[in-house]
Amino acid sequence: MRVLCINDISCVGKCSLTVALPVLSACGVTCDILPTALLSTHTGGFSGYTFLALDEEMGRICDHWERLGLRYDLIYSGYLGSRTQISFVKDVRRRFLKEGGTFVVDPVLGDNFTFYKGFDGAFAQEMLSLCAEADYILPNETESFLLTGTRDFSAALRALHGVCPHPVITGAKTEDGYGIYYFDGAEKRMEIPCVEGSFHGAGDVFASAFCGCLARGLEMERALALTAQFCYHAILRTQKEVTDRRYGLNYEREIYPFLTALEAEAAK
Ligand code: PXL
Repeated sequence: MRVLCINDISCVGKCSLTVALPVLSACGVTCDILPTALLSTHTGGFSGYTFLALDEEMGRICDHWERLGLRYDLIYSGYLGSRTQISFVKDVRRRFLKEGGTFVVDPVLGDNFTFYKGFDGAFAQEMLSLCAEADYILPNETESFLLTGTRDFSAALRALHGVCPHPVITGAKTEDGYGIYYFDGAEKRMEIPCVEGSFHGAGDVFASAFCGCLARGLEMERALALTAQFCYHAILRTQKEVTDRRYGLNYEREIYPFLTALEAEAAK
């Protein structure tokens, strides 16, 4: 099982590729990477970060891969730095995803109901067009709002299902607590234990673990359940151990119980 992760390298802050690589690798799958940008830190809460867009290099890397005849079972795309990169990713899917392979898009746009630095409405529209090519999309509650214009999760889910067969809205906070809204043949909601507040990098841990579960052959619902448990424990640990949320989730020591559950499910 060969996975390609298209995401940035934020050197500090435990998100994007520095999370995807260890998590997917621990899940037991080969994870190749296509870096979109190199940053000194992620853009959420740090000032003065460096940002090197890798557009030209991405083109050269993919041309080389084409000559090698590489193909992927699953492609997972995350943080993209520009509208040009979004259209490049569509091209990558066409060139490198195996027939019958799975395309997962985490439409990284924002948090706390605002855009991350550098993103706007036009970028969100372009991201929506990438979502239309995906098998699974994993917006958080802010991103589901930025993509659909509604804060009503059921309405947002229906709108997203109009573009993609399996939308998943993560960390959706309602009066009854937190839930995951997803479409799997029908509209569904999974309750998840609640930890108040926002945790940087949680979306990337979630997307990476979910892709790992899918790559190991789990059905969507089981993949979501295991992933949600893993993220919950990682968030709890982070809340206990870390004061500065900018440095991401302390997920590392929660990988073992997650993998134990994954191996048991994958053996069924
Ligand atoms: O965690 C999402 C993310 C990924 N990559 C970069 C980011 C962010 C969120 O702030 O800035 C560079």
